[in-house]
Amino acid sequence: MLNLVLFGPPGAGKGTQSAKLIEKYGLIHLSTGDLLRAEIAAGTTLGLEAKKLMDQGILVPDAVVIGMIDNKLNENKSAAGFIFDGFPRTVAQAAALDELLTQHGVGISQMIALEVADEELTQRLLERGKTSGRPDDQNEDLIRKRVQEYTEKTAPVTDFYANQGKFTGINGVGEIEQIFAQIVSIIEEK
Ligand code: B4P
Repeated sequence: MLNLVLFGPPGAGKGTQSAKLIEKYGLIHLSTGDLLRAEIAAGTTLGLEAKKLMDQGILVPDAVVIGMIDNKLNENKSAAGFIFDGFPRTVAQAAALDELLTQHGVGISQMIALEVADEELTQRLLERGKTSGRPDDQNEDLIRKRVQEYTEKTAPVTDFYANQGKFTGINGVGEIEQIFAQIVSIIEEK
């Protein structure tokens, strides 16, 4: 079973590369950002609470996203594997994911981190904001807040996987196809 964590700051290309990996390997895509936006669109209590935080560029509480992932793992017990996109975003989420996967008798195969400088992230997200309709992509201060949240709360997750010998960092700047080819070669190597 192939279980990948695709990691990186907001706008690093996680969603973009996930779509290509799903096509190639037939994995189930678990994007906590997408799951939260679906809750918002459905007008659930969870979605309304999450929206208040997401609109400020702040992370949603760990228990909320861990609960969503738990549900999805239970719904997809016969999957060939999963791509975790935008999750885990804190060390507590990483530890919870390990526990959940252990309950299913599996574990994370590899964590691949896309490395992109802050300036490039801001440009990409502002560009996406012109068409995405995402409120968190349309304001430079908000993007800065998201990157700050990443630096403070999410970046330490790399040590969690490095300590397990599962961390690989790659340059996330360049042609989308070239970055994809690098990810595929890491997967095939492992
Ligand atoms: P997410 O939806 O995960 O948003 P994101 O970090 O912006 O990543 P995304 O995958 O969408 O962008 P991508 O890099 O592919 O999270 C949104 C919010 O939800 C968070 O701020 C938080 O509040 C909340 N949340 C989500 N998960 C959470 C969790 N686990 N815990 C707590 N809170 C959580 O792409 C960006 C752009 O770059 C695209 O337009 C793309 O076309 C472009 N791009 C990609 N690759 C490129 C390349 N190589 N060159 C040029 N452009 C490229």
